[in-house]
Amino acid sequence: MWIVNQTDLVAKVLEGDRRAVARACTLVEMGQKLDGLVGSGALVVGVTGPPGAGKSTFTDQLVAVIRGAGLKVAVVAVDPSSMKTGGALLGDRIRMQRHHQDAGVFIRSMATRGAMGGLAPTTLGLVRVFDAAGFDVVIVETVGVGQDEIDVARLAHVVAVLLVPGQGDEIQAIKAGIMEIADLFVINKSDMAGAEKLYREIEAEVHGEKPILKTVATTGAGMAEVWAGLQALPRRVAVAAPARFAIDHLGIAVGSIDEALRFYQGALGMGEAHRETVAGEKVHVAMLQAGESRLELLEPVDETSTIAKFLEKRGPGIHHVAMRVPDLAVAVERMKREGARVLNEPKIGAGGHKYVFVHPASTGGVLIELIEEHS
Ligand SMILES: Nc1nc2c(ncn2[C@@H]2O[C@H](COP(=O)(O)OP(=O)(O)OP(=O)(O)O)[C@@H](O)[C@H]2O)c(=O)[nH]1
Ligand SMILES: [Mg+2]
Repeated sequence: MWIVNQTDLVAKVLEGDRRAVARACTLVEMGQKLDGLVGSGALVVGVTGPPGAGKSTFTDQLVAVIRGAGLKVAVVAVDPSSMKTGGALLGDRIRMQRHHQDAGVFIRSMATRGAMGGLAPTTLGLVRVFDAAGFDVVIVETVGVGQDEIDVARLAHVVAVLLVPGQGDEIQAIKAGIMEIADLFVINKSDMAGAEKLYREIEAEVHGEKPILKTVATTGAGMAEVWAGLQALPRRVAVAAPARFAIDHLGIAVGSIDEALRFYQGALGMGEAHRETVAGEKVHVAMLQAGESRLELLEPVDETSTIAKFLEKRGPGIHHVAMRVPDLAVAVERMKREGARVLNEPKIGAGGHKYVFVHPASTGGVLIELIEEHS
């Protein structure tokens, strides 16, 4: 591996240097975090749909339309390696080869590494590189199976879902969740029989609330309308920041809440504490607002409380750190995939919030509580 100075590399990426962009992509794919990338406001377009729907052909045509408008465009083509041979990647490269001489186009094919990776972190890293390098549009192509299509909705501003006529199970797929992630439906291969039928089926689901466009990606028919449609859509907000991981609260085990409050409220002058007893956990709780997060003082109800055991073993102090995530089920699935010790299935806590705990052995020594945002 070459030695690179990250600061220099990032500076070159920000200038739009192609070699630097390629190196940055490689580093991101190896799991490295790059500091100092500043976004330039790229429109991130997700393209997803079932295998063979024509996504790569469609993306290639979309690139041509976007280039025709004088904009620079990057493509991240994601292939789940568990389902594909290397030939598919090669196929994508050949399919999009006509753009390879074009300095305004950058294409990166990436195999997801199954259990080790998952789509989101690396793809988001690549998107950030292209955004920083000044590409006006970044297209992320993923096969619409399982988690990846949901992840793409998290990192794209707008998502086009491609469906093809005559496959019979499209509407099933829509009902299984594609519906929410699609901002725009594309009936590709509309040169084939059944396009009208599929149109009516989708329309019956979306009731005019989402655009449905027809394309023939092999000829480029309908592609200009797709580009116009994508630009007209409102951008999703929670984009490019899949999770902020804000600290919701710090849990502090204390022998006596009253005594601790003499410091936090008396000596320090913090505001009112919200007090309650959580019978299930055998713990008295006092919550103190601390800016946008809180301090949670925990006092055991009796010696069988887990807090009592903690005090006995470790003494008073930080018991856990609680962070917010947008979607707990997604977070749990991902942590398990990565081998983290998640201690419980998501459950509803006292304040009505959904949470899990993660074992300190996986987190650098502190018990981590994850709480679903807005739950
Ligand atoms: N008749 C017709 N064929 C098309 C159309 N669009 C794509 N195809 C063909 O469909 C096949 C699959 O196209 P791809 O672009 O590789 O599809 P994909 O969705 O990227 O496939 P995967 O990445 O393997 O999931 C190719 O043989 C294309 O030429 C279309 O609009 N009409
Ligand atoms: Mg493809």
